[in-house]
Amino acid sequence: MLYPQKNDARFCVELDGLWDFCLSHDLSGADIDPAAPLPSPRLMAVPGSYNDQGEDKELRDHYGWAYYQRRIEVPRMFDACRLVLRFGAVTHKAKVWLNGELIAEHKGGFLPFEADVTGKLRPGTAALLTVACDNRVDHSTLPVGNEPGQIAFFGSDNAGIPSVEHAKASAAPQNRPNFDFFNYAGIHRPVWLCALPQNFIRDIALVPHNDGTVDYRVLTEGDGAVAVQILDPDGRVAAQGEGTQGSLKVEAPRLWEPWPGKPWLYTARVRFGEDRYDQTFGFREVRVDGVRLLLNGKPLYLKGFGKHEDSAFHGRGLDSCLNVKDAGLIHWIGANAVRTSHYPYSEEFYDLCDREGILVIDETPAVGIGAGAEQDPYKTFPIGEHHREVLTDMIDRDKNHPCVIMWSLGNEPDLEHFPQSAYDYWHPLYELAHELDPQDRPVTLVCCQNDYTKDITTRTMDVVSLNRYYGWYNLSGDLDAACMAWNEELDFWAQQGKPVLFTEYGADTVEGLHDTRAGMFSEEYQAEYFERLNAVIDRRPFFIGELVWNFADFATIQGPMRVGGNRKGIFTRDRRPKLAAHVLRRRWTAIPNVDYKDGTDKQETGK
Ligand code: E8X
Repeated sequence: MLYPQKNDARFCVELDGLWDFCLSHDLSGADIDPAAPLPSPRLMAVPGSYNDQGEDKELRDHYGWAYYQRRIEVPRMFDACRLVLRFGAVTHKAKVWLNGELIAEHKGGFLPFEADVTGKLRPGTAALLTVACDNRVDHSTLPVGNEPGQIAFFGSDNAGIPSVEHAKASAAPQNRPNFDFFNYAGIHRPVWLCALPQNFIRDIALVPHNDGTVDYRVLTEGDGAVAVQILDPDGRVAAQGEGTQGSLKVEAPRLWEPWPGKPWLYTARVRFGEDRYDQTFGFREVRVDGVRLLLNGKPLYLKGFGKHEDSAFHGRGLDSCLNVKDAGLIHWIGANAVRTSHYPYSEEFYDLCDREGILVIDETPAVGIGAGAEQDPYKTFPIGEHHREVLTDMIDRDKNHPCVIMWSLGNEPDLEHFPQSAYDYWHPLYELAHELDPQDRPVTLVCCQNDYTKDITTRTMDVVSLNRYYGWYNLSGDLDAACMAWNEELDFWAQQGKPVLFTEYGADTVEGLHDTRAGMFSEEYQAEYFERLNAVIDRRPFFIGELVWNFADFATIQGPMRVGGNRKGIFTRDRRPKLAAHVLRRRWTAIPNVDYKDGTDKQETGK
């Protein structure tokens, strides 16, 4: 699905700003008539989560449908155009009405959807646009919520105490996220009204090769002929051709390299009849070679973070100021990579990473697939079809971004209690990702701390991605034991012949808490934690990266393990560095993007 674009053939209007808003108090939403003005509306900013844009608990903790509404008008000049309403993301489910007519429904809170409103939206007239969003999570959604009677992630539950059981039974229905981030909801990304020619370009897929060849495929609707020009970073025509698919050749292409290298961007300018679309791309190749992850033919070392789309007041809503700030901090600390934990981020984020030279592991919203040893989620959670849909839509949306170097199928599913069932669920998704991606990037699945000898799935991925918390959730506070246990596990991974990386490791840290003996939660402990564990991975030639958890403190559900949210940030939520930020900066500014390791064991070769 192409991102909205303004050029000599297309136009689009952002419908962001203040919308009317109200909460529904009926789990079916039947108490709100989408054809009429909302009853006693309040104002709500779009894009943005609604949860933190007020002071009432009801807004923060709402469960079910919420309604947004505004009037829109279309100028007469759009008379002959195809008109489309496009939503960057509405979390988690959406229904859209135009003058009371249902024009779109969508499940999944992190990917775009659109509705063709040609003929429904008459130029020169005003229309009433109503959007409902449902924030409920359960065993059929991604991310996964626990069902009534179960507890939330890190939730406290004193099962068996009669009065607790009675109180739980009488509690109002509520979300029980089986994931460790606040269940923000709302119209999270921009809403656009797009005007296109009737004969239009529907999709563009590009497969650049570092020899300058660019394979392309253009999908169109209606009549016309396709012409393609490749423009170099200076806007000069470097190649051109015709036809809905083919190969073009650029002489001596400038390669896309991560910062501080040059992330050179080229443009495929596609014309079809009256339509035109400019799709940026980069010449870069990423592939696995034995225990190495090669970028442009050289062994890459990943330094960076798991992040969240999370900020004060915006919640999970697009915050471009923060994204630009974070890109600067990523450069400041000497990092080169982020994982979009635990869901696809905004299209604007990937565009920023393309232009800033920040590598991205792109992750589906498949988090929370597990319910402990009692229940096989792969037999009881009805999420398989939706998972295939979101994987398909994510790859379709992000396939041309040079910053995306790997797909993550999900985060921390249960892989050890029902190992064969897990493999039977995840392996087809692994194969689907490879089929769907024209650039055939490596595919991974992020593994939770588990009994890695029982887990038969993680080792089958192209790259082994490990979340490990030795010294925090287990062997808490004992970094000697933590390093011993971590070393023993690495002996196992040394036998698997795959590149391995940390996709999470970290320690909750309350900024300003200091301790001469580096006790847990102190800034000193977080710093020492990374120093000690990094010394262990430096001795492993197959270990190709360290993505720290987390870039910044972030909001979570309430619980006895969360002090105003998850505090594993290297930066506070308002982006002030903790002591560990300076420790990592000293380390990462001294580690190059490539050739830090070449896959051979220096100790063995005596280098
Ligand atoms: C944590 C992280 C959480 O924020 C992230 O979304 C997924 C968790 C650690 C592993 N990984 O809790 O800070 C949790 C292990 C449970 C024992």
